[in-house]
Amino acid sequence: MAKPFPNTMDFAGWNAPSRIECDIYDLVTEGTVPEEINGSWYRSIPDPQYSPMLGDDTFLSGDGMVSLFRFENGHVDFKMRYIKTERWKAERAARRSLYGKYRNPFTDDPSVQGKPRNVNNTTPIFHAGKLLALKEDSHAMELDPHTLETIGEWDYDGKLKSQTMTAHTRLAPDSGDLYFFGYEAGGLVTKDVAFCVADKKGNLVREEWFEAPYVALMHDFAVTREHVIFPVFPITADLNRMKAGGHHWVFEQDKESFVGILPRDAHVKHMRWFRGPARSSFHFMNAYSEGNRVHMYFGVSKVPPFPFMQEASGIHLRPDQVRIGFVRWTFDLSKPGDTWEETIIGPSGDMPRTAIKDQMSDFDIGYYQTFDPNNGPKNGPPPIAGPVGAGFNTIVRMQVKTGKYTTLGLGPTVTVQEHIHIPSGKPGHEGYLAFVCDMHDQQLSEVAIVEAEHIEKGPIARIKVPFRLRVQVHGNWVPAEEL
Ligand code: V55
Ligand code: FE
Repeated sequence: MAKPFPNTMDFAGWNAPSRIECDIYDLVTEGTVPEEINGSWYRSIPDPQYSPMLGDDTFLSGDGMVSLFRFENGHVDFKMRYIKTERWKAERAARRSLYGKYRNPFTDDPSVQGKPRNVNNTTPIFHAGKLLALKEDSHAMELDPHTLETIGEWDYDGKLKSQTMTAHTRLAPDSGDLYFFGYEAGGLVTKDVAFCVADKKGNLVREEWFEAPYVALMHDFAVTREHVIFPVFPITADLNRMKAGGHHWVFEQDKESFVGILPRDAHVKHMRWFRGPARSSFHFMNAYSEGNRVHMYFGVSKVPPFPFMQEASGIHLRPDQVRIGFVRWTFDLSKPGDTWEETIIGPSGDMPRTAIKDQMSDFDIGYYQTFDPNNGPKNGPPPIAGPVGAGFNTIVRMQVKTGKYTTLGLGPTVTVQEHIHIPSGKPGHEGYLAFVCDMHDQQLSEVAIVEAEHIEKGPIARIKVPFRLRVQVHGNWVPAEEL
């Protein structure tokens, strides 16, 4: 028998593993899905096959599952498949978990010591004709974009020297080049960071290594038309702690944050480092260069939001003591200093997105998510969904230049998963946002489609899913003409 999962935040309630591989033809839909929405929405979901070997673990460790909503002529088909990694196959054969703590190979069962432990559970991207499932501790896994069957590891034909590839790549809208990086590039607990570019045909055309100021969990980065931005926040690693069976990552509140800024076409030795107080952010909305000034927009907090990381770091703060806000950081390269200017623009949040066409250049409109207590239950705690605990319940459309924003909440018992942006072919149309709604009172999911410019008007279509969809980490939209 498969052992029951623990009754903890990461494995119970909405976060209970689903382990469902399935196909559904023509999902029932209320309202109208615009016919111009034609393409594939891929979602990456950690979905552990077996109960954790050591009793408990984090959501972030789960085996990679990928789901697909295929939109065509106003109809939507659904598919969900596990990524068949070596780890998934070994655990399936053993009918139990064999791998120990989150990203700590020293805690694994002897039968899998030294074997690949990748789960590829974070982001699906489509580049140069390949669907890749990414996680920052390993190489990509390639999947068939139509069937979701696993093809195998993708390392740019053996060219990628970095042992890792971030789950947060940046696509240059003009050239189609894919910018990415890998940290712990030289192996566990190394300061090596590889900065990489793959051209639109998928050839690795650049890989340059540099050292971060310290070993850190570098989840995302940002790219402008002229610069590359590498934030380093003090979620740090220690090899002895790992060997003793401890956590890979601990947040050090007394350490400085660093931000490296590199002219985009210059060698990494030209990186200039800025420094400031300990901060945490996992996702950057966008960045652009304005002459010698580089602007980056994102939600920032004082410590990481994940309870398991706070616990490992001895951090005991209330959510309101953790958040700072949605901010702009400006780096002035014409001045000698090494600090940045911070401007608070809006309420705190995460899961920032823009239209792809707006990436890397001066922009005004972005979308992110926040927790608004006014949209939550009047009595009792907010619903739990995803790795942070309380799920976001509000979508924000932010005009970053003025700080003006509109919001959408879908009721006190509904949390929202990360939205994707779907461009429109109509001139002057801002496109659409699509996101999964977690209907906690029914234990069912539905996809909401909203007009991006008018999110406050609510869904124009609701696509019904006849069961509970676990929380995606990230998703991406691929127009049909690219598939
Ligand atoms: C994140 C997610 C991860 C991970 C590290 O959202 C950071 C942040 C889904 O896995 O391993
Ligand atoms: Fe992420």
